[in-house]
Amino acid sequence: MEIAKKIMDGDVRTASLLIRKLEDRRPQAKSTVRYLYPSTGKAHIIGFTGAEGAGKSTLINETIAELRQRGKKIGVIPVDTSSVFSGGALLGDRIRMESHAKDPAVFIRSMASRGALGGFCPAIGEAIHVMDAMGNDVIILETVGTGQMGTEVINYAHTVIVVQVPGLGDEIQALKAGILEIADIFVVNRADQDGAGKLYRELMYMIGMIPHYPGGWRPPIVRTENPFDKDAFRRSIAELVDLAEQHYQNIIEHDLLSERLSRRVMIEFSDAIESAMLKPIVRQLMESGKFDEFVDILIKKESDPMTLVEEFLASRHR
Ligand SMILES: Nc1nc2c(ncn2[C@@H]2O[C@H](COP(=O)(O)OP(=O)(O)O)[C@@H](O)[C@H]2O)c(=O)[nH]1
Ligand SMILES: [Mg+2]
Repeated sequence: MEIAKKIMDGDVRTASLLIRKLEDRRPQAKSTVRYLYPSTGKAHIIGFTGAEGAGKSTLINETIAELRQRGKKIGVIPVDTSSVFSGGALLGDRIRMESHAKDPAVFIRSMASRGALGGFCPAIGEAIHVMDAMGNDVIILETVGTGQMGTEVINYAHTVIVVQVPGLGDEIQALKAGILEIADIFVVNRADQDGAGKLYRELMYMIGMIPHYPGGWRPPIVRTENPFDKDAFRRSIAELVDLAEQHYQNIIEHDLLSERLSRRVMIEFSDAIESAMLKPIVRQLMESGKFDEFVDILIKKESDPMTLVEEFLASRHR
């Protein structure tokens, strides 16, 4: 498989093209991923999650610089939860990560969190495989940590970094999204601002409430400095990267990697089942003209989607 080979040699152009085809759900692109699959599983996947404007892209930009210093090859996927088609959008993220745009060892590709038909975009998982097979040492995911999408994307990460900032309401933002359970490392960003100390103490308290952590890993909190104070910012990011590497070692040593991966594999497997089962049904609906008929019924509120589907499935088996 020519395309797969090029990707395993680290060809960025071929990889970009394949990812675009995966977004379009081209069957051929999906079968290329089959060839890549055996070469995956080597990269350390780090997820950054937190509220919009919490400073994730700024932190990631500096994290990339730190990882480059350590000789790593990096893939970055900023996940856009706001639109269906990213079309390589996320202008702000682009600008903030621009310093790495020309570095051949950094591959940045933004993606929309929702697929064309709604629901979690399966191409994200596949794009991670592509970046992994390319030989990237680290793959960074950026996602807005609210709603189901944010948490679903994070199932792909080995190390989850939850970014918190002071001043976004009194209660800790993590609680709202139920994100505390998935955090491996906390970042209190904008440590220069009012309320950062309070936020830090609240997090410490909450982390302390949980008596046992898998592998004995108690999520540490990194206070990241103001990015405009370059040296201090760099030092706090070096600390963050050290911790991320330690966390990865910890889950490997305690054999927790497979547990993490099982969530991801489950998603991929159910996605495969879904698309395999769905395809013939959708085709039948389209070809018989029933699809339009059903849409009409739904608009007139003469039935509801679940009932229609169940009736249709029952009629198929008759
Ligand atoms: N004062 C201050 N501003 C920051 C800090 N980190 C990021 N910013 C600014 O906050 C804005 C949003 O940052 P961004 O990294 O895009 O956040 P994201 O939405 O979480 O990716 C940008 O204008 C940054 O320059 C910080 O630690 N202190
Ligand atoms: Mg961002």
